[in-house]
Amino acid sequence: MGFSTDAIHVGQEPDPATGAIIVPIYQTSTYVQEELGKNKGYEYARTANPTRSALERNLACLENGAYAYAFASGMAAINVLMTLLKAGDHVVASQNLYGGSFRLFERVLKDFGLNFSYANTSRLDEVERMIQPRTRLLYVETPTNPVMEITDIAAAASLAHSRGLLLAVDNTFMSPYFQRPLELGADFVLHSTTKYLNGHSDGVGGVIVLNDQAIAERLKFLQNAAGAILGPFDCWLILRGVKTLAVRMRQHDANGRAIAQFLASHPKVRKVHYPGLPTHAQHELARRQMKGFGGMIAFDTGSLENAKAVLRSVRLCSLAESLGGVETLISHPATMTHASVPAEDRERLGITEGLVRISAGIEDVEDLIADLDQALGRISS
Ligand code: P1T
Repeated sequence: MGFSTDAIHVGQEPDPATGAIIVPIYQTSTYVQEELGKNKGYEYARTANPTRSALERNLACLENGAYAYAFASGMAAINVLMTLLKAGDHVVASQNLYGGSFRLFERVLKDFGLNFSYANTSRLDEVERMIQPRTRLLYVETPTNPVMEITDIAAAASLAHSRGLLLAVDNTFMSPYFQRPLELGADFVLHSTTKYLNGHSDGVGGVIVLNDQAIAERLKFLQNAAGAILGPFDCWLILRGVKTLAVRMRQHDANGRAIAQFLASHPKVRKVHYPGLPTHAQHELARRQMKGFGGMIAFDTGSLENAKAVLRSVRLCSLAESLGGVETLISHPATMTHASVPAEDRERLGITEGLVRISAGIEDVEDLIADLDQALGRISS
């Protein structure tokens, strides 16, 4: 079936008890057993919940994977992925990651004996040079948050597999509508479902999707053993959000392209990071690998002063962390999402003090452009 048909139907058969067309929110912690050792497939809600099972079946299908596991947040999903590894293991990760992922690696997991190196993963020769005897995982965000660097997923998978590594791709920025990493050879795809999958800025969550049965069994074990599961109401919100993922993503993409073009031609804007612009260093790869360019744009205003002027002046765009909701959000990566990245690394990665990030929503794009135009007009220099 097509993407939208799957999004609306997979995992969501009418409720067998009542015929309800929408999967109920099974707000329960436990399930009554008929007798010792006899139950209806559910024993305790950390281990399994029917609303969560429906979501996991749905998201596995949309990413064209066999198994999905939902977690309490994107960070909880990434954390569980890393607990597949053992002390002494080494990970090569994209040098530009969501600041929270970098913080988890550097300030939590290092203390448990995992080692991390950071490469420009759009340059696979750089990745290859960092592989060590104990390297187990290549961890890639593509496009990266916030400077929108693209990694060639198929080439990264070939390199990883030729060296005995697994490849994980954080697909949060594209959603499965625009990019399906498992089809390109990745072993794991991760999402902060908080973003496009939920789509309405009203719930935090995460998911891991994969094909390998043995690793899936271990992940299911870890989901239950470590316990950072997604609650039934949040699962239900994502199921509801995903039904409109395709139409929302088409509009995010259309608005993203129009805003990026507007910014690229604006005299107060120094640089625009958007894979849909022909000036983007990996524009051709983006066209090949993704079915759209999405709604995430970063642009450089030249200074902290200028960024502040824009962020202070916007009226329709909301100054907030997060992304992927129907409303347009605008943020300052250096002091918000990427504050935990050391200042010298930020500068080197292009996360300058003047960088502003936009998550284009699905409002009327003329209104968004008019808002940005008047805000950019407040820059004095
Ligand atoms: O916020 P949470 O659901 O825990 O997801 C973390 C996460 C993981 N991966 C990527 C690519 C992300 O962008 C995020 C969260 N990002 C933001 C909150 C943000 O504003 O960029």
